[in-house]
Amino acid sequence: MFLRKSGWLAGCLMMLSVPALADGAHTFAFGEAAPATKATRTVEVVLQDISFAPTSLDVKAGETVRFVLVNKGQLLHEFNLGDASMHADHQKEMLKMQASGMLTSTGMGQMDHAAMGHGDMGGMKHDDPNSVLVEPGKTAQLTWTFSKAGALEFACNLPGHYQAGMVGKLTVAP
Ligand SMILES: [Cu+2]
Repeated sequence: MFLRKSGWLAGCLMMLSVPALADGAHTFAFGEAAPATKATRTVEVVLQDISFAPTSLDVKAGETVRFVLVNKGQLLHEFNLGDASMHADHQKEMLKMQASGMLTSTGMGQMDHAAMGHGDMGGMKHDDPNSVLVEPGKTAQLTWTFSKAGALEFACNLPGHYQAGMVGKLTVAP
């Protein structure tokens, strides 16, 4: 009885952990999110007010990297993989999320469930597979398989942070 129940629970938890991979809403030319267990390398990045350490990252095409993101600042920060135009687009979304109270400068704001049910909040959710938000003092992870060589950026798109220098070069070697 106990064994059957815990097996069922484990199955549910596994299903909960992969929906971002299963939904085809986002696809990326430079790779895809992967489960942490597939990572061949772990890279720690410290998020501060307002910068990254290290300031640049080097990976190889075909590599699956688990990024461990440690926020040592007092502010909410993001770790987002993309190119400059993707970051510019995401900054507009973040601005909207902040304006709506979904995000504050230190954390994720209270969602208004009543408003969510009425459509105008529809689709406004920070669930991009190439991005993770890290609250002050917290650690988060993002695992990514880099499919091809290229020049990318890792960035924080919270309003003003990218412009203040919270962006680094991410070089994907062939
Ligand atoms: Cu930031």
